[in-house]
Amino acid sequence: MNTPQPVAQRSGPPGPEIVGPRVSRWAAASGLAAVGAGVAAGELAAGLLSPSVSPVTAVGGAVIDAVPPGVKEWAISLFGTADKLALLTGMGLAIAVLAAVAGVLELRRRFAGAAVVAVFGLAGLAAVLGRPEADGAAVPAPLLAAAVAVVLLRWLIGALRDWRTTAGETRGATAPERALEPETPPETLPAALPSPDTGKEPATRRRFLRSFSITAGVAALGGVLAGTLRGATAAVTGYRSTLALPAPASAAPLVPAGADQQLPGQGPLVTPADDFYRIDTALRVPVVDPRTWKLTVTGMVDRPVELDFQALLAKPLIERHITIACVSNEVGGDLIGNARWLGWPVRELLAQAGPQQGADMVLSRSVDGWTAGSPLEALTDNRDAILAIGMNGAPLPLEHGFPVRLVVPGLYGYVSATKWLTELKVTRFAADEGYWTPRGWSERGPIKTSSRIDVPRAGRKVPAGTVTFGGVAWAQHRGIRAVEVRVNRGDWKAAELAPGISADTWRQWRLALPLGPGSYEVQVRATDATGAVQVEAQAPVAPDGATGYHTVTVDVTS
Ligand SMILES: Nc1nc2c(c(=O)[nH]1)N[C@H]1C(S)=C(S)[C@@H](COP(=O)(O)O)O[C@H]1N2
Ligand SMILES: [Mo]
Repeated sequence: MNTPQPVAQRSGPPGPEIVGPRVSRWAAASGLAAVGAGVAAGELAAGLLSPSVSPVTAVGGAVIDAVPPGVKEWAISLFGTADKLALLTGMGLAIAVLAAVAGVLELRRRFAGAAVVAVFGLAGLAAVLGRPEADGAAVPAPLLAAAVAVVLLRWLIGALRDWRTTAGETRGATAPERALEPETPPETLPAALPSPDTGKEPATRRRFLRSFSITAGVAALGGVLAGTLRGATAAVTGYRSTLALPAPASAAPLVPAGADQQLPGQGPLVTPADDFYRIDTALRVPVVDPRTWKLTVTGMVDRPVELDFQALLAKPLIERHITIACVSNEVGGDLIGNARWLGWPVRELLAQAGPQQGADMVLSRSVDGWTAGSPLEALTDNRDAILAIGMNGAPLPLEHGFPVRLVVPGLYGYVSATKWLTELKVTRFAADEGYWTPRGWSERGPIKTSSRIDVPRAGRKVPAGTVTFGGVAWAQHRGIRAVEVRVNRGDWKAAELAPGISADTWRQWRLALPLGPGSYEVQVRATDATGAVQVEAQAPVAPDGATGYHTVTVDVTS
């Protein structure tokens, strides 16, 4: 194929687009570089935004889920414990072939290769969304990967085309292929063929080669960065998956029968970690290695304390159901969840340190610098404020603060629930403030007595007859005494309260009402165990939590 061909005649622009082996090879290489840079960008974005769901691992997971059990067993018997590596290698080869084909297609026909890349990008997005751990943070990575690959592919192939065209203009239809050879035979050098276009070809050639080097460099650098990030994450997720949580010295009180009334359409009493709301300022989920993690107690204490993860595991742990809520939760909103937390009471640690006279606040700090200011009293009184390592029987998910977070009954998350915890500074409200306080949120954030209607869903049509309303009510650490419902602003009717787990958790309620056809406005309100009734006046979430009655419209049909 290196046989020199006579430069006999010119085809003249815009001659037939003959795709010779050389130019095809450069097109395939362009596809590899562009897709490589795209995949690297996507993996990097995933490493920062959602470490547990990267596009490549998601596609791998989808492949594993899709293959029949027989094939799976065969693969395991063939590759043994290297089956994951074999899968990744196979995927790498498949992506490489696809990338090369996309490059060649794009050269033959504008947008053809880009379309192939885009389709596979969407397939990657589908795989990501199909993962149980996926949330909104997992969406940008596959889209970014596809966008980067498409843009770079179009750019490179455009430059390759320019080079081919100028080479063709200069030296005839067969020249481009030879022109693409690094070592062009002397007799075909442009200098041997004086023409007005002589200067053109080296310029387009240089431009393509420069674009190609930049793309390949981006792919390589991005690949190395993504790989490093991924390695660090894998080390921590690996540790997490093999971590056996100790049994609690004090187990969670049994959930009373009927506490989860299981009304159709209502969420469960204990929120699965995958469905638990997530709120934080972390653009990149901190990946904290428990083997190097430590917690320090500093500030106004008699004895500064340092605690590592092994020491924490060895403490007498308690396990408790605690409902946590976000101050940004609107009336009727879902920024609230109830989990079974395992950990060591914060008061035990603070007792070791010995808070000094005059201290009234604990500023808890995350590894990423975020802080919460909690009243010292809430962390030292007899409530179960916990240095949590477990959530619903498993180690904390990375997104929920692995390896250690704070959970404090009765306080909104922004003043208490520090994830990726690393420091407790005993201080004074007059001397320090948590992250959100200078940003328009109150220095103190006790949770307000609240209630929500979950079923029937707002705006739903239901058949006439007995309509069962149901929902949750919460007033953490005070407890719920009563829930009432009213229709069209009529008299309040007492709802039936399901048994509660503790004063620190939400409580489910229900009320069956006979309703004929029509449209109804239904409202709910709770009374806490101190006798205080939920506030009716509407207030926005800032600065210290929303108030008002959750109000839904229900259409009853005949
Ligand atoms: N490190 C860190 N911890 C944090 C936050 C944060 O931004 N950074 N947000 C807090 C807020 S406002 C809430 S409501 C809870 C939410 O906890 P979750 O994401 O586990 O539901 O975490 C708290 N802990
Ligand atoms: Mo929050």
